[in-house]
Amino acid sequence: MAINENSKNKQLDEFRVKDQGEKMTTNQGLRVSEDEHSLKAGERGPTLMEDFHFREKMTHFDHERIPERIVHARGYAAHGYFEVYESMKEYTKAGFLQDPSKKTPVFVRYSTVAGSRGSGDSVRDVRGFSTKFYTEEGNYDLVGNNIPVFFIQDAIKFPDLIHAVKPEPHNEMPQAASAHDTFWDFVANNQESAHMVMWHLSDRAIPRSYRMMEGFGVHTFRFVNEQGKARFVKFHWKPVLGIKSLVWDEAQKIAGKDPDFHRRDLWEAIEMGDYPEFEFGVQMIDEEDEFKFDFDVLDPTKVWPEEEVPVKIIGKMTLNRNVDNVFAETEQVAFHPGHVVPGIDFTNDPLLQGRLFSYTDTQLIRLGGPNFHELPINRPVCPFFNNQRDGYGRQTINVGQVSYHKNSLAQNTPAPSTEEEGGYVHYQEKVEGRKVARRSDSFKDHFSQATMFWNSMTDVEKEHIIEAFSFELGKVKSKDIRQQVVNMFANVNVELAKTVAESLGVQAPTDVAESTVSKSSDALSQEKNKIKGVATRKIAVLAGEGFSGKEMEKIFKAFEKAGTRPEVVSTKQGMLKGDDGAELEVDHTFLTADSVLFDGVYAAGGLTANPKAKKQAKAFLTEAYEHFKTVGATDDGVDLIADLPADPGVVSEASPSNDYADKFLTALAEHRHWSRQV
Ligand code: HDD
Repeated sequence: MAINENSKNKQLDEFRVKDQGEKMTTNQGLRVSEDEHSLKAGERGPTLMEDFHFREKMTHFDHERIPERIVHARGYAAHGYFEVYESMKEYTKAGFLQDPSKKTPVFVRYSTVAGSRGSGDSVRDVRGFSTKFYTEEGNYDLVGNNIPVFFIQDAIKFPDLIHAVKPEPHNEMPQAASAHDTFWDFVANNQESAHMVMWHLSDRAIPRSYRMMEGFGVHTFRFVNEQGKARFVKFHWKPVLGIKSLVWDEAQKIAGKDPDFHRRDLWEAIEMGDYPEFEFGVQMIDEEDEFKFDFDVLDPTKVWPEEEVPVKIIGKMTLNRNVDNVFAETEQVAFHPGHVVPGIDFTNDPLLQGRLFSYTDTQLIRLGGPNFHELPINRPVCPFFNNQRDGYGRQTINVGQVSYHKNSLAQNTPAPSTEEEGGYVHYQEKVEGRKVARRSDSFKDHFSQATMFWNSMTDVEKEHIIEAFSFELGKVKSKDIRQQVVNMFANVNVELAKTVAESLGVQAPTDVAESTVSKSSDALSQEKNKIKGVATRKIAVLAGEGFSGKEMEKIFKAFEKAGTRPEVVSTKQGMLKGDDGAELEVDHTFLTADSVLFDGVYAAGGLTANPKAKKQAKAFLTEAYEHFKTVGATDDGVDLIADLPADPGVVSEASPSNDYADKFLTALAEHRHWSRQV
């Protein structure tokens, strides 16, 4: 059957209900005559049980909540499509990776891990990056994160990891944060977490936008081609806008100013037609080369350095449609790393193996029974038939007498398919061994890649990691745990451990030898791979009455032409009048907007005459400067940034030159100006 980019949308349309303009009814379809007063025995009397409308309305309301996800509870999603650039036939028989003219619908959910459903978006955390491909051969789910490695090597430790990072059970604090005793106690006692902790304390854990972070399948999977030849494979998503992060002070403030920062960013980008795009890449290792590396390819705490195993870019995903209803789609979507298609298979990575159990199990409690695949968002767009029946909420009406296999009454249908007909046949990996509850020795090097990560960072990135350690451990009350963690990270880098020890007031580690790992990988550093660009970035344009109309028109137009999203901030809502009578609509006031919500700030004139406005605008610009952002000013706006030290990110011109906007945009394209970091 042929599937195109609209197939899922078309399928969802059968379930969409538009009730605007309609008469209200009960769930039984009976028209309702009264929805404000319950039925009573006398105007001041008790409510009567027979008021079925009241009972139905109240009962439904009482049952509206379902358990939030045990992890990744806070998330946001969008629809889109995926296209492959070239046929991957040589490597995999997966149908959606064969034909560049084909578009496969996708649904992508981004998330934080630790926080509850109502927590803030900008917290320090790993971000989930789950993609459901609705393919002709069934749903394929790539349930990944924005960090390519994981905290643990064996799924049996997952409940321990999550118990440690979630709010502490005796007082349920802190929310959506790893900066507390139990998390760091876990780290110190489970040293396999070292590599992931380095990523978690890097800028990766405070992304600027879901649209500006990488995604990784993390595990090693298998590609299998038509000839049955298999290769190990790791999956990557690379954001077309580049990888961009917030700074920590800003991230914490955003959590208060706009806890919905990332979901708003995604929603607005799609509404405005700035469709997020991610290129899809694969790293492949031939099975014969399994043991040629200085890491075990099955170990999920290891990356495959891109310099050793290049990422082949094979396709692109575009997100172009917001959901209609967050509960129905984003909340009820059920991902599972075990949802695969022919041509994609598993490996013996012990973390992956455990995940294959956990995801269906969690949906059973979360979505209330075994029929969650029938929820509109979870339905494959290809037909599906089997002998499973009944259960809570079953919607399909399976017609006929037969619900078992094998049978003769229905000519032995639904019948399994041969491999040639598209039947999924598990890769016939040869396995032998004794039953042992142990881990392979090849999984025991916990520090080499953590050191490689550290070696690969720029000085600015290293500084951010040191600050993150100092913040996180600074929130840990137990001195003993602080000390244990510092000692542990001396195995990664002694200088790092010493610097953190000093800031924490604990002993610098003494008897640890400097790591002998000198390897680095530029691909791990987001600064070294910076993509400069201004498209979709938000600029706050600060203006007041009497701004220069002529300049404003020119500069505003240039900002828009470059693809940025300028928004006007002033002292009051409504229209501002320029010196030439030009009108400008205000989007936000200093009360409703904040410097931390923008990528750059430009002060046009009109705000210096009023002392309160001047103070507010100055604070707005100064904070942007302190967060390393581009700030600029023209006309009397230059007074507002006169105290800021000059650098390439301060674009100040009292009488703006013709190319003022270009200069501002060039500075904005840098994202942040790290020369300010002391
Ligand atoms: Fe998981 C959800 C990603 C290890 C058990 N996981 C979940 C989600 C993402 C990941 C993105 C949210 C899905 C959504 O948006 O609905 N998980 C990962 C990655 C892992 C990982 C990249 C390591 C490489 N997870 C992992 C392990 C286990 C789980 C080892 C348990 C054995 N994960 C779950 C879960 C969740 C989940 C409890 C909660 C909600 C859900 O599944 O649907 O089953």
